Amino acid sequence: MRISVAQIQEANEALLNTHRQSFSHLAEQLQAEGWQPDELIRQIQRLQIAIPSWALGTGGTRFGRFPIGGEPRNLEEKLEDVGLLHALNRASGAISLHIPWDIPQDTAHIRSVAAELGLRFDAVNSNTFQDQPDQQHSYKFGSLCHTDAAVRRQAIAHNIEVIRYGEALGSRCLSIWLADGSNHPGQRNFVQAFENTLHSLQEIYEALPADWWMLVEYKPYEPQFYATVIQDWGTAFLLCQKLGQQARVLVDLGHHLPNTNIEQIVATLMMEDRLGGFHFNDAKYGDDDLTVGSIKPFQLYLIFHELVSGFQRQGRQVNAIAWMIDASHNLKDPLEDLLQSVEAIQLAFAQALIVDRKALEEAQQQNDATWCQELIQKAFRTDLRPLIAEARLRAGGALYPLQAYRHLQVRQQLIAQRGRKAVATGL
Ligand SMILES: [Mn+2]
Repeated sequence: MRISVAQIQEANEALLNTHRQSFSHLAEQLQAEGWQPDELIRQIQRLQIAIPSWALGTGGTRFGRFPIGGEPRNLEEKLEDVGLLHALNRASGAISLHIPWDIPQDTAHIRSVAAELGLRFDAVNSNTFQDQPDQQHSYKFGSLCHTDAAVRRQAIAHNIEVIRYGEALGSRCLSIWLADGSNHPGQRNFVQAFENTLHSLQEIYEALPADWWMLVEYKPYEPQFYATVIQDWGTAFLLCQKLGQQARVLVDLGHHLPNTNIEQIVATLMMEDRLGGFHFNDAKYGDDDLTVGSIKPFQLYLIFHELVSGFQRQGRQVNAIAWMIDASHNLKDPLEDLLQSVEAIQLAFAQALIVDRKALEEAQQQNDATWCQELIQKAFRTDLRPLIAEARLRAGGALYPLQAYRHLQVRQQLIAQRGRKAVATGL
């Protein structure tokens, strides 16, 4: 299924007058504060969020899964789904694949389908947290950290194979998340596990093309509940330092213990030029994989404040790192959830763009805590939704993607085409 320009225009029709009014009001207000709406819009349009191929179907919990119907049955249909999102919001122009769930059989064909939909391939993800039916050694007791060199060799070879797939698709980074760890005190030698992991990563690093990044993701617990080998940003950072300049830390918002100051981690990683990418989601208790911005929108904004400050300090564009969503949708239509998630990211980014950083720096130097808070909260409390809508409109997207999605009855059509029982490959 494809959404045409005419369909989007038709969906926009009824909203256009109200939008024009609210946008012109906002634009005036922003101009009065010294911002250029056109420039803000260009920056918003540049931010493209990669959709993970594993988030297009319904997720589940260990208790059950309730498929929604019409889920993509293969890689081509996954691309098609991301194409639908991108047609609506013009901000989801990339897909992040997971190997072996999405092995491209015919790379040239897959590349041309993606190009036709205006999509590029973001990070490719390896998987050594499950056993595949045809694999020789089990990852039950770890992969890159394993005590047995034969298991480590198998996991290294898999990661190199993922790089090769990524090269064939035009991807530029390999993303590694390890489930390696232990469930019981004393089960594993921490130092040996770290060293094995480092040496395995070094071999994978050697196989990286010169213009690639290796993204190293951390997570405090789950599926191992006593110790995880790469448990926090410090461990990931240490590995990256030992590996080389192409290794960078990937921050998954759900991979922190409650109340961790993630924005401070982001600032430190940017200071050291080791921030590689993001997995956006939101969380109430643990790695909940909830809709981005649905629980802690203020934290998301504070993270973007550090990101924008860091990019401005370094004179870089926002597309300098990998922006991805990592979520799991148990109740909602996954495509609707992804539209909401992308919009939440765009809003937090736009709010961070209108922080008066010069005034903030002065207030910080004066230790004027009250005024610092005023400046930070002023941007957060400005309703920039008309600005995001205008950015979409100018790029040919829908003024209100979620409403257009429902109006065009996308899910009903996908169910009609693919069947009520179609279930996406993945977890
Ligand atoms: Mn993740």
